Amino acid sequence: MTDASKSSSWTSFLKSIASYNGDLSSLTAPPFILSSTSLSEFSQFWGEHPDLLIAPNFIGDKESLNGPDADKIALERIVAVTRWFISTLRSQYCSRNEELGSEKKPLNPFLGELFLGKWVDKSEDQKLGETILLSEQVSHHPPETAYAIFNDKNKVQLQGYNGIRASISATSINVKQFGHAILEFKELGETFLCTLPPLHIEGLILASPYVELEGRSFIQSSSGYITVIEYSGKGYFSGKKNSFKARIYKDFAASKSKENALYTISGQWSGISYISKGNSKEKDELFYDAHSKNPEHLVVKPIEEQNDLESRKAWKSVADAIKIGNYDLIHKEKSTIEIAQRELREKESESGTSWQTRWFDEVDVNSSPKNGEAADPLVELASLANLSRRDVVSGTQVGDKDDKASAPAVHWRFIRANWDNETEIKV
Ligand code: HCR
Repeated sequence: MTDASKSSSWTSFLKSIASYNGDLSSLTAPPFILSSTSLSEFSQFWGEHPDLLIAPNFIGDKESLNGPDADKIALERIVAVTRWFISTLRSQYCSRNEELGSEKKPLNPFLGELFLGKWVDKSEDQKLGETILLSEQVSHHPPETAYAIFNDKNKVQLQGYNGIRASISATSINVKQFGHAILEFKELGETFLCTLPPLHIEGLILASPYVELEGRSFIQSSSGYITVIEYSGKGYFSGKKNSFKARIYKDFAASKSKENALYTISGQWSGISYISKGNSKEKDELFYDAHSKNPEHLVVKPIEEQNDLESRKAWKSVADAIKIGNYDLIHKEKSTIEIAQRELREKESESGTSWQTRWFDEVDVNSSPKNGEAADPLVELASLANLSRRDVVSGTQVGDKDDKASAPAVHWRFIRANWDNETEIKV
C-alpha cells in the first residue's frame, strides 16, 4: 500500500468512527491496522510471568495467617501480588505496540472459540511446575472472553473474564472494561480480587494508535489489605506515558486517606517503578523493571494438532490474508467464518437449543451456594473493597453512577470438573 492510499483509507476510517455505534467489532478498519491475532489470545497476557504469579505462594504458609507474623506476611503477599499485577500490564496493553503508535484491531472471536496452552517450568529447582491457560469466548454479543490460568503443583488459580464497551470522543476511543480476575492461593487459603482499568486509544489523528490506561484498579485481599492503583499518561504524575501510583493500605477504610498508605509504588508500568514506605514521594527501592524481565511465551500446540474451535486454526486463512495485506481475501475469509456462525445460530434456534459453553458457566453470586459449596469469593472480596458485585464497569464502587441496579450479579466462572473431564481437546 502506498503512503497516499494509506492516508486516504485512514481518513475514511476516522470518518466511519464518527458514526460509530458502540460495537468496536463493527468498525471497518484499513488492512494495515488489522491484527492477525484474536482477542481470545489476550488472556495469555495474565500469565507471562509465571514466577511472579506464583511468588506469593512462597511467602509464609497457611498457618502464618493465624501466627504472630500474620500481618507482616499478609502485607508481603499483597506487595508480591501487586508486583505480578503490574508485570502483566506491559504484556496486556503495549506488547503489540512497543513502538508508540502501532496498536492494531484484533480479530473478534466467535462464540465458543478456544485458546489454550502452557508455560513450562524452566527453573533449575522445578519449584514452579507447569502453568496452564484455558481461554474461551463465552459470549459474542456482547463479546466476553473467560479464562483460567492454573498451576496444580502450587495450587494457584487465576480465573476471570472481560468484555469491553467503547465510546468515541473527538480525539480518542474510550474503553471501559467489564469483568474481574480472582487469584486464589488454595494452599494458603488467601484470595485476591483484581479489577480492570478503563483505557483509551490515543494517536488516532496521526494514524499511530496506542493504548493509555486511566482511572484506577483495585486489588483486594481476603486478609483485608487493599492496593489502589491510579493510572495516568504523559504529563500527569511524572510527565511520562504509562505512569501509575499504587498505594497499599491496611483495609478499605484506611484507603480513604492517602496518608494511611503503608507502601507507595510509583513509576511506569511499561518501564521502571520504585517502592517506598508510607505515603512517601521518595524512590527508595526498585519495585519492578519491565524491561529487565522478558515475558515467558505460552507454548501452544502446532495448528495441525488443534481442534477446529481453537483460535489459531480457525482464523488461519484470515490471518494469512492479513499478513499479505490482501483486503479482498481478508473480507472473503472473514465472511466464511461469519456465515458458518450465522448458520449455526439458525440451526440452534430451529431446534430450540443454544450454544453450550465448554469450561465456564454463568454463576449468580447472590444466590445461596449449593449444598456444601463455598460462597463465590467475589461476595466477600467485593464487600471488603466496597465494590459492586453486579456485572457493571469493572472497579465500580457500591452506589456509584455505574452501579446499575438493573444489572444482575451474574459472572463467568471456571468449572474445573469440565476441564478434568475434557476428552476432545488437549493442551
Ligand atoms: C481495546 C482493544 C481491545 C481490548 C483489549 C483488552 C481490553 C482485552 C482484555 C485484555 O485482558 C486487556 C486488553 C488489552 C488491549 O490493549 C485492549 C485492546 C487495545 C486495542 C483494542 C481495540 C479494539 C482496537 C481499536 C482499533 C484501533 C487501533 C483503531
